[in-house]
Amino acid sequence: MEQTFLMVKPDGVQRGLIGEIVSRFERKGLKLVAAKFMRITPEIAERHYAEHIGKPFYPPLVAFVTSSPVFAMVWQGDNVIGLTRAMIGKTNALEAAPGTIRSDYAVHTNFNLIHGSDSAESAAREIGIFFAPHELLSYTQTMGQWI
Ligand code: RTP
Ligand code: MG
Repeated sequence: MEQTFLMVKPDGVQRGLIGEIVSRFERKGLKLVAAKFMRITPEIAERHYAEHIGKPFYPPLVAFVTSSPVFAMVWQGDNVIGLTRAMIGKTNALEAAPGTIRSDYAVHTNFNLIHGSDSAESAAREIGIFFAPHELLSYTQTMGQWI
């Protein structure tokens, strides 16, 4: 069973889209195991986006994700990393498939509403940045037998 790190970025929080975005993952049947409404510090931003340090979009990216609170989450399910990346859509809203979150709500690459881990390694690393082990809750999801 996979886990992934998903985060509604400051634009999604400011636009009042937390509920809409979380609702999509709930309706898909995925299991929420952790959530936190928090402010990203520059130190957390640097760890989270370490792979992008040095790229031209890195300074504005850090300024953006630290500008306002985010809604950080861990979701669990079979193939949850690939499924949620597909539901989120491509980085650039112009290339995101219709019906994806970024296609439906985002306009710019820089303000694309949500982050999703892109691999099992990224998920483990990112979950460790944002959550302590005891914050990942273990419980029985009663609809799980149908999904
Ligand atoms: P994320 O990590 O936020 O889920 O997005 P992603 O995998 O689709 O995209 P990634 O390549 O990891 O880039 C991280 C974020 O940096 C901004 N970006 N801007 N101007 C650009 O060319 C550019 N490329 C990336 C986006 O906000 C992207 O989500
Ligand atoms: Mg990424």
